[in-house]
Amino acid sequence: FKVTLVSTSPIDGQKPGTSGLRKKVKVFKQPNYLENFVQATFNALTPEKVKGATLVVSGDGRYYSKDAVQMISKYAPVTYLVNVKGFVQVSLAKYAPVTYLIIIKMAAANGVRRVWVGKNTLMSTPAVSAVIRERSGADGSKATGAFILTASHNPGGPTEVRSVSVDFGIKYNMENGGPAPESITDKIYENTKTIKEYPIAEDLPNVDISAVGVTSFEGPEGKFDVEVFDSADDYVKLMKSIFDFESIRKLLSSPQFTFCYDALHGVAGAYAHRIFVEELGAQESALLNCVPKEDFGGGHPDPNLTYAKELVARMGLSKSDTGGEPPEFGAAADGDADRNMILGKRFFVTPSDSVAIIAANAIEAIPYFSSGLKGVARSMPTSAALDVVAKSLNLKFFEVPTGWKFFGNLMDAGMCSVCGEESFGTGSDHIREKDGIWAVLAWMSILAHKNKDSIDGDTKLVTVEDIVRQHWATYGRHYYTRYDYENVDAGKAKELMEHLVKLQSSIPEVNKIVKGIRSDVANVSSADEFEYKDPVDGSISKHQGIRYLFEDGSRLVFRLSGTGSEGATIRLYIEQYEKDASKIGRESQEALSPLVEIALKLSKMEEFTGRSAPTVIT
Ligand code: VG1
Ligand code: CO
Repeated sequence: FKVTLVSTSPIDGQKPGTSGLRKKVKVFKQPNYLENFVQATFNALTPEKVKGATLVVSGDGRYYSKDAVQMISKYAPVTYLVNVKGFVQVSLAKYAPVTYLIIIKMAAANGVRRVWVGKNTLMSTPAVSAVIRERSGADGSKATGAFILTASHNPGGPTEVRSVSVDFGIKYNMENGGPAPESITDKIYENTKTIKEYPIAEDLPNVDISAVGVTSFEGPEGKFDVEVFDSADDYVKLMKSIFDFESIRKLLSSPQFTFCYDALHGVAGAYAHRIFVEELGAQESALLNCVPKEDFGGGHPDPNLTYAKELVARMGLSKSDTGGEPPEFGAAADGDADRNMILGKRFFVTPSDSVAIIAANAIEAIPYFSSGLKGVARSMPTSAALDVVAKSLNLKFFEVPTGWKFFGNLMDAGMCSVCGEESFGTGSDHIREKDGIWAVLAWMSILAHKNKDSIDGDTKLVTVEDIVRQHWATYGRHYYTRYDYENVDAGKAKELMEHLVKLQSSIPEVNKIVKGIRSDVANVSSADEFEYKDPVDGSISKHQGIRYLFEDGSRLVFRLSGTGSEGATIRLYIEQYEKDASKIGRESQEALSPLVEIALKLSKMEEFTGRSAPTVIT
């Protein structure tokens, strides 16, 4: 192939957010939009991470990863694939998707030695992280980075339906398998503001990405390989090295234990059949929406009580109950399979409780942790349920800003084993991303452990709900809820945040307002804007959310989202700690209603946003 230099000019707004660059599909379709960002990334890396390097390029398979326009001819033969359920599916995957193709052609032109692509371009975010860390090529090569093509839980597809934004996204992960740190993402952004040209190997032939194998090319600087492989192999191997699959298999074979997994048509579907059905013996009927689709079946691939409607109904948690007896255990994933929602029969486990419960049981229930936990960590807005476990087990504990990149440094330094976020993200130091399927296997391991004596007999099953209630009885309960106000006018959202910061200058004044709203809540003891100093590299991250901390441990946190593609999203996190065993069984919205009222009035939410209710409550 030949290398050509294409001249370009900077495009506004290419600043990576909480997790990469996420924009509407139509924004990404602008000429040079993707190319500029990719080159800005190459230019932000040290030369040895580009020249001669091995890079992973894959993602959740959302629309614009592929582009039918690239079809060579409508008479060209289609490829037949056998999908995860064993049905034959007609696919156009033979024609390399345009986004991948652009990145592959730019990688070749930048002197990259080889690119690893997931079969049919699919690779979950946790699988990418695992592949960077674990996989060796036939010649012993190791990957030093990855372009992950995903907008995660944001909807996808060619066109907006009922004015729901459809998004595309791209992020870069580093040699440790984790998201690029702020020092790199800042550099990428700076580069996007000055970019003048990028090299590309225009004439590089398409590679059949539906077939596993290596294709080699010769370029001006030598050889360039594209290797297509099935990342499920590497991922399954890693999961088997962490969990006791035999005991989970036994749990799943018990007639008392029933299970349902909803991939929301995201990339988790490419792993779910293999792991839950083939390896662990779950029924085929346990899988919902497990065929990855480029528009996620028109849904919102976000595993929460609002968007995972089918699963929620099956689990007996919605008004439109499906009728039959719900399964004992249910779980869902987001588009790129790094998030998880854990449900019991007619029971919701908050993600903040989930990570605390995993940490409390990891040593006994999960072989990978049998020699102990190095430490635990949570993001700032996540409830303090994990803090209580850390204290009681005498574990190192860290509170980091929102976004997975902050956990990686702690893990690389051997300071953290288990971590989580309130936003349905849970994970461990087996990789450097949150991991949706890992979380499900962690819960299955805990269930298997708690039921190990009774599984063959007639003793009543210890359920998800039993485990959570037992946890609350031991550690106390953190009532928790999050209100999201999506697509708010960006200027108004900023004003609301400024108003909250200004208020913080006088705590007595804040308390006067609070007491004027309700007299039955504790005093506010302090308030600040969260700032984080990384204990490993000393880097400082400012403006990470506004906190109001109450004397009884209650908290109100306000943040602006960094993953949206339209307007601003205000997130309000509300938390209250209850130690009294007689008061831990309340309905959480009811228990939190005094604090909710205070949060809404203190922030003048309706006044600033014009919204009388949030878009989503979790
Ligand atoms: C959200 C979540 C955050 C998570 C991030 C990426 O960010 O709140 O906890 O790490 O999404 O998750 P924000 O800035 O919108 O609040 V994913 O699964 O979308 O990569
Ligand atoms: Co995600």
